[in-house]
Amino acid sequence: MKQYSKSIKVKPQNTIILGMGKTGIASVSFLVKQGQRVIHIMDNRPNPPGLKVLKQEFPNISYTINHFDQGKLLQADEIIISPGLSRQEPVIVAAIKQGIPVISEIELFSRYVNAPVVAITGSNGKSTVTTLLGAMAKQAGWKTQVGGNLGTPAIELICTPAPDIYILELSSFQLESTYSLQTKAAVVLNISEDHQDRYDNLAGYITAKQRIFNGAENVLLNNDDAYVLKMLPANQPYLSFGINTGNYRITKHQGQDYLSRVSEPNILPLVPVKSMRLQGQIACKNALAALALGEIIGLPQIAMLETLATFSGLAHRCAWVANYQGIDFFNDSKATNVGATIAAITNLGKKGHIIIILGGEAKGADFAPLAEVAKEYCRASILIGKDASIIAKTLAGLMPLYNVETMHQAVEKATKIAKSGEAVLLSPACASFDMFDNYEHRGQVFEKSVQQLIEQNG
Ligand code: UMA
Ligand code: ADP
Repeated sequence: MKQYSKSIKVKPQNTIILGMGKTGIASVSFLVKQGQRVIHIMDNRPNPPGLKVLKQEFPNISYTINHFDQGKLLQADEIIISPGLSRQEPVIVAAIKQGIPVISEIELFSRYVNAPVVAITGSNGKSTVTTLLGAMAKQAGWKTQVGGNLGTPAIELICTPAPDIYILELSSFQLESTYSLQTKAAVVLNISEDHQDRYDNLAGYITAKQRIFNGAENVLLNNDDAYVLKMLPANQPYLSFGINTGNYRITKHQGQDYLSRVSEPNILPLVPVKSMRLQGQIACKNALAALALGEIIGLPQIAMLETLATFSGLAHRCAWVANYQGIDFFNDSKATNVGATIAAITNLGKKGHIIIILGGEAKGADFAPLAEVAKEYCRASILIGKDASIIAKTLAGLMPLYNVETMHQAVEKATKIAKSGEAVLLSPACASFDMFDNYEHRGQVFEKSVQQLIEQNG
């Protein structure tokens, strides 16, 4: 049995933290509690979100805002870098060149972790699978800590007495600077192009994600994803999931589709797909992944199946909002990349009957794969945001396109065009920051606009 204990070899004397967001403040707070010396925190934004808390709760810690002080940074003997900052920042390049370790808050977590960890990454479905597995573990009565990229910084989850399990969603940004995380189970759910404004190419993004398998006791692979299949470390035992292949897959049993455990030639049907609260292919993929991870960590099957019957998904992920005059409205604001939007469109399955709202910050994405799917499923597109013209170029000639300025106008236009039996889907394939605080804000504005239109029109 692996011993989970503090594994710090050398305590750095002078730690500098980069970024005053959630990660930076959580790292300061944790290190201060540990009695470790934080000499400085920096953020190059004029008014970073954590500044107020820093001043109130840690008045003795010096800070720099509005720029990075390279001279100061080079005095550190360790730097904790927030995920929103690239390792290509010139000051960080200078620090690395000088031999100063630059680590993520996840690396810090891995030094103090005191229980088994499940680590979940992928381009899409991370938050859903992390939350679902967390719900399964809680249903089984396990003391469970859930967080990471999902929202609560991992370092904030560390607690004594130790929980039974830590379940972490990890982003490529976090994995880039993580070196010694040991996990009971690790998965890359899927790969589709994202964050191409941060990486030189898709290979760079994949390399960052693949780091999740370093130090994994058990690996879970997506049998339907060619990129993921190539990531398997040599001689590594693994489980797999997929729609029609893999250890967890869908099989027919007594005329019905079942989520099943397959260990060739044995097939064990676990639960009818129909009995899950969430329906559709996305829900099945995420359920199969969670079941496989649950098996690896030893969750009782009954608790997992009970959870699938009640788990209603997360807000802003293909969430049904309303039916108005026979038109269904769906909020998939969390679809911030092309892969997520393609999944949402095909998940709805209404060929030729979707009015889609797209646009925002494209992050350097290639929209050609979206065009392929959209021309089959979408009858019209409403375009919003900074990079609407990039999407317009790719979709030109495939369907009617309408440019609008606000989300309210987008909903208004979509409602005018849509016919009974059709769906209006907000699944922007872009980040939201050009028009909104974040994807939640974008989804809320969408839902509010839908409700207002319904009220106005009776
Ligand atoms: N920033 C600066 N200058 C700085 C520091 C940050 O301009 O000095 C900018 C970043 O470029 C970024 C923003 O500030 O746009 C926030 O960056 P941050 O690293 O301070 O973010 P945190 O508040 O610490 O939140 C981070 C994750 N954010 C990012 O990776 C951008 C959160 O994931 C995560 O929930 C949180 O840590 C706890 O682990 C959010 C996210 O968008 C949801 N993640 C990306 C995604 O899911 O696609 C990876
Ligand atoms: P992430 O945390 O990776 O962004 P989420 O669970 O928040 O993933 O889902 C984000 C979006 O990705 C959803 O809005 C949905 O459109 C899509 N999605 C969810 N699960 C999957 C999946 N398994 N495969 C492909 N797309 C998915």
